[in-house]
Amino acid sequence: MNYKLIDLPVFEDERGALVPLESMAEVPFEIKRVYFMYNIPTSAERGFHAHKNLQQVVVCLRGACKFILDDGFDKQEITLDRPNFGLYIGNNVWREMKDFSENCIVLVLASDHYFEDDYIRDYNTFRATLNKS
Ligand code: T46
Repeated sequence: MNYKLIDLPVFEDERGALVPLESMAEVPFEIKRVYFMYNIPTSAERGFHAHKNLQQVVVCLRGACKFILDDGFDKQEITLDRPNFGLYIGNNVWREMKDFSENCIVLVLASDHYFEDDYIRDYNTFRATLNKS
């Protein structure tokens, strides 16, 4: 499946912790967009789509949440529960997010600008796309 877990470097001393994220280093693409989610109800479920081309790295900056990744054949459940842990998600991976803790903050670094045309928001269409490739 087109994903990987990235242990991010932490520079920690008596002043606290710092985690750098650089294009083509910890993040394996040029970062063109950054967005974050907060005020997420613990019962929320987000995602339910795949991307045709977009690559992303997700970091849970505070709290915890779960990502369910699905390449149309296998599913993986990944818990993001520390701010020095990155989840790279490539294209053609269906993602769902759930089990958000209280006050969870999720940061996402993306390889491209926002294009609604890059989203596949219907699971059957996603499966059909895979059969063609
Ligand atoms: C993803 C997961 C992890 C924008 O206008 N610009 C943006 O850059 C983004 C990401 C969203 N939006 C608008 C589109 C919707 O009206 O924000 C609204 C909420 O977006 P969405 O329902 O797609 O949010 P999620 O949490 O389901 O999915 C998001 C990303 O869209 C998606 O690429 O992989 O987070």
